[in-house]
Amino acid sequence: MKRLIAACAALAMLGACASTPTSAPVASAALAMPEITIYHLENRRSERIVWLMEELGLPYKLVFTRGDLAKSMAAIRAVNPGMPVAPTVTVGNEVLTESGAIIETIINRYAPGKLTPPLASADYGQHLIWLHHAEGSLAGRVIADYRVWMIAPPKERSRLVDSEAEYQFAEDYLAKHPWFGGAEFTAADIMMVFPLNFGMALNIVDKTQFPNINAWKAKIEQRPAYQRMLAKARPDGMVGALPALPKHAPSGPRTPAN
Ligand SMILES: N[C@@H](CCC(=O)N[C@@H](CS)C(=O)NCC(=O)O)C(=O)O
Repeated sequence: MKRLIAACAALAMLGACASTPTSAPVASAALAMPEITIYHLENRRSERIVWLMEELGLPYKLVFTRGDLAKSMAAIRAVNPGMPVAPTVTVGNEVLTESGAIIETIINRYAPGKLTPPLASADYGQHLIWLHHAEGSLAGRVIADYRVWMIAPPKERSRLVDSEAEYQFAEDYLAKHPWFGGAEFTAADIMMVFPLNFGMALNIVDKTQFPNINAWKAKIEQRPAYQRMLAKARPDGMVGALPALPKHAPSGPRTPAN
């Protein structure tokens, strides 16, 4: 029996013992929140954190210089010289980067369980996939296509998973689910907006091909918290928008790379 208990304790440390909780990514009660400051660049990924705080109804300080990306970036550089990117967020004395990590930190500490499906639901895993997919896969591929095709307009599609394949993956998911969070709007939806807007606005994909994504975007734009984010974080509309691609790769079936 003693041996069983010891084995169970060892397994529990790895999250594998059935008699103990297998995973506890959220605190059961909200922690006291120190001052949160969002260092922002207009029309960039830091909008995600402003929008998150508006959805959660939590207070925050927003730092940027209206219409001046260089000055806004100087403020970011001052607090985060090693990795000056937006969002940079200070939580008390901590300096945080990576929008997904910032969102998970804020929710798990200060709004446990909010904008997150129940842990035991089938939506939970899907929600986490999209929350990470947004930067881990989608943004990287969309931006890679943009950079390459700005230099050399494409004659054919990449044999690797490219931006169009990424959009189709998201389109197919939204055919069966109202939100990237599954049945309900979650933080995964907050993460997905930036890269999906980027690809459509800059002609990296043909936006008319993705009706489900367009319908989801229209629902997002109706959300009061999204509108409050726009009023506070993008008061002058698009600032420093990048030029759209003159041409994206022709659509059609891709030859598998291997
Ligand atoms: N994966 C990071 C990306 C951060 C990032 O690259 N942000 C852009 C703005 S959207 C930036 O600050 N770029 C500045 C630069 O590359 O010099 C995140 O999700 O926070």
